[in-house]
Amino acid sequence: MLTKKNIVDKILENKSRIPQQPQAQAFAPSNIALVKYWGKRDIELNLPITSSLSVSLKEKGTTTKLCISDKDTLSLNNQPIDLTQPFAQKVLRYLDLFRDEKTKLHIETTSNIPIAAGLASSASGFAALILTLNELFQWHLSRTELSVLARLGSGSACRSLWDGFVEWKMGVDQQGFDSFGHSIKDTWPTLCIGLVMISEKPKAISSREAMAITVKTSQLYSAWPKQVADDLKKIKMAIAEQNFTLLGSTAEHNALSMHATMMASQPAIVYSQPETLQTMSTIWHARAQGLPLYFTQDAGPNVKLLFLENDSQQVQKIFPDIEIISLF
Ligand code: 2P0
Repeated sequence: MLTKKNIVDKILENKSRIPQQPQAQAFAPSNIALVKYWGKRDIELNLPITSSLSVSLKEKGTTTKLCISDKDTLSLNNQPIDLTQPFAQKVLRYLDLFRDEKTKLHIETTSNIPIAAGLASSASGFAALILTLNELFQWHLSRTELSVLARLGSGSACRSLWDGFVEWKMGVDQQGFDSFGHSIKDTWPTLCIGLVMISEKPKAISSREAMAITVKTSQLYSAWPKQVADDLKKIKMAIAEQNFTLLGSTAEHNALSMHATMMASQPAIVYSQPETLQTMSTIWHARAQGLPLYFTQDAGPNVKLLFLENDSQQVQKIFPDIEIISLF
C-alpha cells in the first residue's frame, strides 16, 4: 500500500526538511462545493471516486503561523490545545510527514469560520498549513504540487489553494499525482453565499467516517458517480454562461442527492436537523413566489444559500440573521 509518506518523499525529493527562516504565516480560504466530493477510492491518500467543484469564500478561512520552538505547541483561535486531542494529533501527524525529527514548532491557527460545523474548516486549515510550510522550508513548490500535498491532509483542502471557482479532477493515477485542484478562470462578482447557522456544535460523525460508511453500505451510492459527471457539466456550463438558475438548481440537486446516498446507508447518516428542513421549505416557498434562491448543504445541519447580489435585500428579509459572504 502506498503511504502519504511515500508521496511526500517523491514531491520533496532534494528539498529541505528543516526550516529556512524562524517563522512563516499564510492564509487559505474555506471553500463550498457546488458539486460535492463524497467517497474515496483510496482512504490513505484521500483519492476521490469523483471529481468535484467548489467556490472559495475569499476572506473566510484559516490563517496559520509556524514558529521554530524547542517543543511542539498548538493554539486554535488563541486557545492552547492539548496535544493529545484528536485535532492536535491530526495536525502533528501531518507535520511529521514534512519535517525532520529535531524540528519542533509552535503552531498558531486562527479561523474566522466555525470549526467543525460543516463549513469546511479542515479544508482551509490544511491548505493554510501547507502554504505556511512551503514558506518556512522555502520549497518553492507550485500551487499544483501544494494542492496534492494539501489533499493528503484533507481531500477538500486541495481546492482551497485558489480563490474563485476550483475544480478538483479526480485523476486516475494510483499515487494521486493527477488528483489536484485547478482554478476556473471565470469570475461571477454578483454571486453570493449566505450562511444560515443552525448549529455550531461539532458533528456527531466525521465526514471521513460518513463517506466510508456510505461507499460501503449505501445501494444508492452506485448512482452517484454518474450524477456527479452530469452535474459537473451543468455547473461548468452555468458558470461559463452566467446562468444562475442552472447553477442554483444543479448545486441544490447535487447536495440533496449526496444526502440521499447517506440516508440510505446502514447505519443511516442524517446531518439535517428539523430546522434544516424548515429552512429548505422556506427557500422552496420563496422560490415558488419568484425569488431565485437556492441552497447547498455539506456534512452538517447548516444551510448555505445561493443567490445574486440584486436579491440580497429580499433574501435578508426572509433570513434576517444570515451572514453574507463575498466570493469575488
Ligand atoms: C465537499 N465534503 O465536497 C464535501 C461535501 C463534505 C460534504 O469534502 O476525509 O474533510 O479529509 O478527505 O475533505 C468534507 O470532507 O474529508 C467534504 P477528508 P473532507 O466539500
